[in-house]
Amino acid sequence: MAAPKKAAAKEPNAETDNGSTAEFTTEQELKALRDMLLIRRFEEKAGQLYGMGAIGGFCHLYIGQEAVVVGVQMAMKPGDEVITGYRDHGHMLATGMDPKGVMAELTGRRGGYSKGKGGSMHMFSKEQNFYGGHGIVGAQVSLGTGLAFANRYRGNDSVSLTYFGDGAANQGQVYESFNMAELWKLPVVYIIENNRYAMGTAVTRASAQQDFSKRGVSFNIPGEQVDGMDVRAVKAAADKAIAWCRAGKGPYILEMQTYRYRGHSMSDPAKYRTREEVEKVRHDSDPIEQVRNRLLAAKMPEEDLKKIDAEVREIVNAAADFAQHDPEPDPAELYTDIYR
Ligand SMILES: Cc1ncc(C[n+]2csc(CCOP(=O)(O)OP(=O)(O)O)c2C)c(N)n1
Ligand SMILES: [Mg+2]
Repeated sequence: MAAPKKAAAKEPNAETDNGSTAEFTTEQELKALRDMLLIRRFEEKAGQLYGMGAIGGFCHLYIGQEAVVVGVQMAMKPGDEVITGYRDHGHMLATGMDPKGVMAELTGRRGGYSKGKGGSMHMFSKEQNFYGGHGIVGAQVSLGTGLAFANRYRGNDSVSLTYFGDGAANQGQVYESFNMAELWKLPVVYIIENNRYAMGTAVTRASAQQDFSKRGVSFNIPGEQVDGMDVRAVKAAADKAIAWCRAGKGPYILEMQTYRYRGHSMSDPAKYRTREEVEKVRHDSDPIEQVRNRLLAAKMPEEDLKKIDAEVREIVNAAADFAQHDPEPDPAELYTDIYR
């Protein structure tokens, strides 16, 4: 395996840096594998619990997109903030939020992050700097820009990682946010998770400009397209974008080219695409398989990788167990923690 590249100690330059796929050390590969597996197994379990009726309401799974949050998280430092939409379980786990608390929120139990009163789309963690969890498409983009404004105002060097989808990228408030972010040089990385669909509508049917890295051109915001299925490419691009923001150069756009294997939500039979299309992506570019294959090629024993999977499954099973046995919220909590 090639020696890890040292981070270049030079000023980031959006015009000349090409976001090459930096090699990972074995340690980084293993961390990426474990973190992506945690999200995959968690989401599989959430899907099962939903099928059993233990989870109700909306539930949007992140399966297939794991390399995006895991790669970006590897480039962040404590103090940086994350905000996203409703497909948010992976983002929460990547920030280090407790799988038990996330799963218990899905099942509406007391030990959930919102005491069982919020559900899938309404979870937050001040400790892990996770700001939700937003059901209104695009709403998190202006909020994420506000987080960046606060960082600028307070004079700290934290960066806001603001995630949204290809569909959300067509929302008006996104461009109002872009304008202010560049005008005031706010430290925000806009991460557009282009998973090719917005509910049942393909990007090709909904977007006039399908190169989302160019969506900031009229505001002078640099951007680039990233292979969002390769965790190394994600990490390298995030390193560059975050360095840009921390250096006070303003916002940066990363279009993560990714794919969701499941339907839009648990109630979507996904009839707008073929089974073959999904299978092809899974077969050719699954983010977890890519890391596994590289580790196996580097002579890592398969047993070691199986052990990691078993450990992750244990964590997820414990979370599911907790989420099914923890009591429901006390009815006396009905009117607490709400805006009146
Ligand atoms: C303002 C608003 N309009 C419409 C909806 C309904 N809606 C929920 S998700 C969604 C699609 C968004 O797709 P995308 O941004 O690509 O994210 P993805 O689901 O693919 O992660 C729509 C239209 C909504 N929740 N909010
Ligand atoms: Mg989408």
